[in-house]
Amino acid sequence: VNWQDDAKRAAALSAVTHVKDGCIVGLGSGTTIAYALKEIGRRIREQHLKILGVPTSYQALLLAVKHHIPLSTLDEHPRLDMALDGADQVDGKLDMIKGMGGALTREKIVASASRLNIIIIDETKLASKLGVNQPVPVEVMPFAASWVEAKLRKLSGKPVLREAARKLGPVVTDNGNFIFDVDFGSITRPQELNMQLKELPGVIETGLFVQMADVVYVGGKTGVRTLKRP
Ligand code: A5P
Repeated sequence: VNWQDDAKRAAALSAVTHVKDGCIVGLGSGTTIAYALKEIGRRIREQHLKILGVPTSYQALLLAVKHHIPLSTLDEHPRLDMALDGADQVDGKLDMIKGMGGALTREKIVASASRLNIIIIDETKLASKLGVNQPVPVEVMPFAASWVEAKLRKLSGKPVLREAARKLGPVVTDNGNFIFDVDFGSITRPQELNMQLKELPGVIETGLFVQMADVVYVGGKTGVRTLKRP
């Protein structure tokens, strides 16, 4: 186990202290959140907490089942107490790029439905500017893929269609769509870029999460710190 795994786990354990008896919790996706789901499962088992989880992906759903976290849906609970999730890059304002796990659309919906958004990362995810060495994942309806690709280039992006690892052809998301990983270089106005992308018909969602994180737990080599949105 390298320091990053220890850091992710330590940050996840701290973040899960927000989860109280009776909470309805959005369950994010990724390797970091996997530690949080295991810890929620432990607390349900040992402390008999009554928790309901709303998963953001098949990964989160299967992990929740594995850890015996009872599940619900946004249909039953359109308002969640909190969401726990990871991120791929976080800047000083706590704006984020998410979606390297391909779950960005459901993650953004669940985050929007949550009163409190708690993010868990290791310190390698911190950046002074979004977009530096980090593409923005953009989920696109397959029907529109080539058209959207051309538009992404017009917006000065360099889109790469995400390829599947153990299947031929592109990644197909939990929603049946494709993902372009778009290199925009350093992003000065993330909200503006997000709006420009979302105006394109066929774009389902972007990995730019602006003014959504309330608190970020950052695992580092020397311990866990918390950042709060200014
Ligand atoms: C999933 O689509 C992403 O938004 C994840 O939250 C992100 O990729 C974090 O994953 P790791 O914890 O595995 O880095």
